[in-house]
Amino acid sequence: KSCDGIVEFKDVTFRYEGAEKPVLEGISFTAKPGETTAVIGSTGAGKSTLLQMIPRFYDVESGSILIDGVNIQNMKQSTLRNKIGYVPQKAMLFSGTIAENMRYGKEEATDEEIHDALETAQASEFVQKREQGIQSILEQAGANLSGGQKQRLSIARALVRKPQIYLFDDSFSALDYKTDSKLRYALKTETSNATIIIVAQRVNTVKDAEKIIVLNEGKIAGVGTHEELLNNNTIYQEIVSS
Ligand code: DGT
Repeated sequence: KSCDGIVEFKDVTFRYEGAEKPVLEGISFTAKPGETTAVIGSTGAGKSTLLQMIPRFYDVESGSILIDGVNIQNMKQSTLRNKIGYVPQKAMLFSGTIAENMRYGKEEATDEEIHDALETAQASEFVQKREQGIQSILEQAGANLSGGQKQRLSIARALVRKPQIYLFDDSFSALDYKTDSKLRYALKTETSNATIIIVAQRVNTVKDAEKIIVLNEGKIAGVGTHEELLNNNTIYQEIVSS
């Protein structure tokens, strides 16, 4: 099938323009549909960069990135963007209603689709508390929202589009552990066959993932489940105990 959403990195190296050292070096892994692949590592390890290579914000220096066996460099940009729901580290909300913000990327979304997405993103409750519900106005950049509320709206917006591949860049960092866990569980249930790639700094966010990749100074320092890495990966052990 051509529409599965298998993401494959093959020996990917990338360096920012003018930089002496590559920020990613020899990265190989596969992220599969129906699974969560998490990338954990300290600040500056290259996690955001790795994620941003998938929608081609940057192109590889060597190696390749494939989606369902096709090199993303040979894909039409619109085809690639349609497959991907990218949730950036900083939520990009604009002045307008919540509904308008949710329809950014899928203008024809129905109110029901918006409500479903908000539900999955654990955002229904605080949206419904507002008198106007999804018709409530967000101030510029969501100034009248908490960091965690912004993250949840940003996640809901991606859900409205129903992409095959979700990319979350530290999108759970402002949530308390319980909401973080609940949201990821709902996400998994509601998007059963999607490919989910999560970048995070804290263990709580990655521990349920089918595959955890430990990124250290631009290189893969280990791959496994939470239990496996706890047993055999010193860098992961350090992150857990820090
Ligand atoms: P985080 O977000 O603090 O958890 O860190 P990571 O792991 O997401 O790291 P990342 O990919 O943001 O940055 C990795 C390295 O690349 C770090 O040394 C900063 C550098 N870097 C990031 N963005 C740029 C850029 O636009 N230009 C240049 N020259 N370097 C960048």
